[in-house]
Amino acid sequence: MAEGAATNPSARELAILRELEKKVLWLASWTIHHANHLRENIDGVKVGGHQASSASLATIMTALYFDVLRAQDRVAVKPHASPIYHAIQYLLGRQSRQKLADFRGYKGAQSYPSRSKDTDDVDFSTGSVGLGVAQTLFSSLVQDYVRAHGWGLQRPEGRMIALIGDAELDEGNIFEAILEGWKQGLRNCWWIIDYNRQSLDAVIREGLWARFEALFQAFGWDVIILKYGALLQQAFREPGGERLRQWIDNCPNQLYSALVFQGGAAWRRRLLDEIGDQGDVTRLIEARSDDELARLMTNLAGHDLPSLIEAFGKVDHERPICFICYTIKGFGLPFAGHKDNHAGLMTPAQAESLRAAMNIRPGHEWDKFEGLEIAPAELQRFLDRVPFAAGSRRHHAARIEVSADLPMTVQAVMSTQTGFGTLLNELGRGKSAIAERIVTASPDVTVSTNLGPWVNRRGLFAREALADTFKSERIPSTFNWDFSPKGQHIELGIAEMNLFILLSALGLSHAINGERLVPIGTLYDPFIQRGLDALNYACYQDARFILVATPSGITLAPEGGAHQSIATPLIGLAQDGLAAFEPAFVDELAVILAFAFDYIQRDAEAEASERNWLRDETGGSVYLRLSTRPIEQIKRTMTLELRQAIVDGAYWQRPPGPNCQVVVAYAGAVVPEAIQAVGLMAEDRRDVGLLAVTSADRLNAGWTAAQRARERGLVHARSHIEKLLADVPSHCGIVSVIDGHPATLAWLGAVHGHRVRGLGVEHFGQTGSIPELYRHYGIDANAIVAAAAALTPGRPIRHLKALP
Ligand SMILES: Cc1ncc(C[n+]2csc(CCOP(=O)(O)OP(=O)(O)O)c2C)c(N)n1
Ligand SMILES: [Mg+2]
Repeated sequence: MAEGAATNPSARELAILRELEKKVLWLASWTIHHANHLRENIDGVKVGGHQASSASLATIMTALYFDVLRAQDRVAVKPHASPIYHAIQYLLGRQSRQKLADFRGYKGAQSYPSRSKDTDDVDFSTGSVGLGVAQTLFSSLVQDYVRAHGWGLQRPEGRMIALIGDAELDEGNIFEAILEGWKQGLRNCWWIIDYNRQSLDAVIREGLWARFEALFQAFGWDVIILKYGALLQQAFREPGGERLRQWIDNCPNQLYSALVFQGGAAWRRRLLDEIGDQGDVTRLIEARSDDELARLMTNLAGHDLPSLIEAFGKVDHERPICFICYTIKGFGLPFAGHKDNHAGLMTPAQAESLRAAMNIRPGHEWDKFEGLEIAPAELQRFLDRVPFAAGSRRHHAARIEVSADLPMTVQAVMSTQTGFGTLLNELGRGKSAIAERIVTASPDVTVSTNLGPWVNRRGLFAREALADTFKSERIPSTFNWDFSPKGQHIELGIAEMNLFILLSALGLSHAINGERLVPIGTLYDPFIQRGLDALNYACYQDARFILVATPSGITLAPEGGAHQSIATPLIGLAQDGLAAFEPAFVDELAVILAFAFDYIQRDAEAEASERNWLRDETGGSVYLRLSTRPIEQIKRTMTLELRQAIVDGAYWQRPPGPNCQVVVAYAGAVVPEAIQAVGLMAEDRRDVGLLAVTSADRLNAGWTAAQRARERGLVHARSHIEKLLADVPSHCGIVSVIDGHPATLAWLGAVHGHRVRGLGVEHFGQTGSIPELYRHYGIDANAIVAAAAALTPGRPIRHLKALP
């Protein structure tokens, strides 16, 4: 089991924890109230803040952060409990008062906990519900991967913990993750469900807990249901108590919530109406005042510190655990239990009465110990010793040296996908430091994305070795499917969401485990869209990985529309944190991959560099859009200059002459058509230029940044694409072509005001051969020539055939 398990707190410590629980609820509530009512409201937009959702987790998070957790544990907090998280960090001295006061404001604490934007040690970002949950599961697997390879063993093993809203479990990616976790032998993972029986809109279905229980148990998880607090348990032991328990167990969620909202008198009326004629239970009810009755009936385990601490502290194994904790949404606040409370905010009058109840003097709202009964010095002493906050929790790992030259033999005709397989095969054969840290992953498309040769050399990862029976039975097979703890490929089921969340976890290993990994994930390009939110999530929390999407576009001709991607180049262009490349030739791919190995390890704070106006020092993740189309390779020497241009995003394959009338700008697998079109036009248009675009994304980003720099006074700022197009005469037209959406390159005309015609694919593909489909969608040589003829004045281009 994870080291450093909790011991039960003493009575005094429990008293302190109770004070802290109160303080956390107050600070979170005040933070939200302040953001909504007291900060100058600039634009009339309601700030919000999830007061009720936060209150629901106040007790559980107090128990965890101030008692149960250890520094090595990592937590994904339900997005709408952000104020509670920040309040806890404030008490631990890791969040500033200013940022709390500016919650949801410019440079203030973030609305949803953010690894990259918050400064108070958020382990995992959350926001899009479900993703942070799965992130904890994959982070457990990554921890196992790192340790199985003999790294980071000097550090204690941590538990990966998710605090989950009950409605959050509607998200399908959670179930995909549970299945994958079962396959991979998940350990050290706790999921704590905030079972408040409310979602955003309303009260959830009856009996959901029983589905959760069966489901988690089916996948090998322990399920611990924490339903009643100590007060209720005590009442159940009184005469009539059993009858009360039955009533609660049978009470519909909606009615329970309504009674919570209505309070003690309503509880009394309803209980006496329904079970009050049975002697003992009447006495049990009547022995309590309205307030006491309300306290009793809302004493669910999720708001009972001792029950929570005991349950969490008792765990003495590493099996995954799902805790179902009964809670009340808005507990301790005026709108507790109301079905409309998701966006509920306290009125100024309600905030005043909460202030009075908490003994907070006006002007002392942010004071850490204001209104508490225990002396500040004792509370501070306790906080100083909180195990979770002991030591630094964000690790660093040294950068691994990368050679700029990745060895490989380029064949005369080759696709970029084959090139990728060959490059990895060569890396797998060698003993470089980078190869040791590469971990590949693929959602059941390892072989078809050309990772097979690498996997043959490096093996599949599993904590328990598992031999390939085909091999032991001597049945010939191209692929060696041996699993071992030293393997370097993680084979996933088909769910693409899981691939991206695994990449997110692998790509944070340097910070979480202090051990650098170089993750490479492969999948089919169109299925990026299947996992797009998870990809965005991984980028948002600055995980570092290389995504190799192969094959792509209608170039994958016989596969038809269901497997051909159109929009992915635009995703590459627009996705923050992801540098997208679409090389045409394998030597370009080799340069880009070597760059990527280095780029994903960079983490300096940096302004845009004046060379290419990209923020290259900050690094990021990389997306390679590759193709299965065999392309005749060019024999050339890779000069330093060419290498740099490939990385910056474009180079002249044929520079335009001084009288140039047309430039063809291409990206990726359509290069033969672009070259052919230039040849066909040569006699009728002068000095035609051929621009090879390796990264529309980086070209575009550099151009935007340079413009911004000029607008701010740096008059000499010039981006790579501005320099490349500087000498192209203004009357010249640009025909751009890509096997993807034409908007990817169509902006090139705006750089220096050239007219542009963007060719590409806009409509779902179909089956056929490459020539048939290129002709149909208008990205063949003839379509390029036709576009050039229409764009530029001059005599008819004689090789142009009539278009269908
Ligand atoms: C993917 C996604 N869809 C929708 C939302 C909007 N949203 C935020 S919270 C929420 C309901 C949450 O209910 P639950 O998980 O039970 O948490 P509670 O508010 O009860 O604490 C929804 C729909 C979101 N954040 N992410
Ligand atoms: Mg809920």
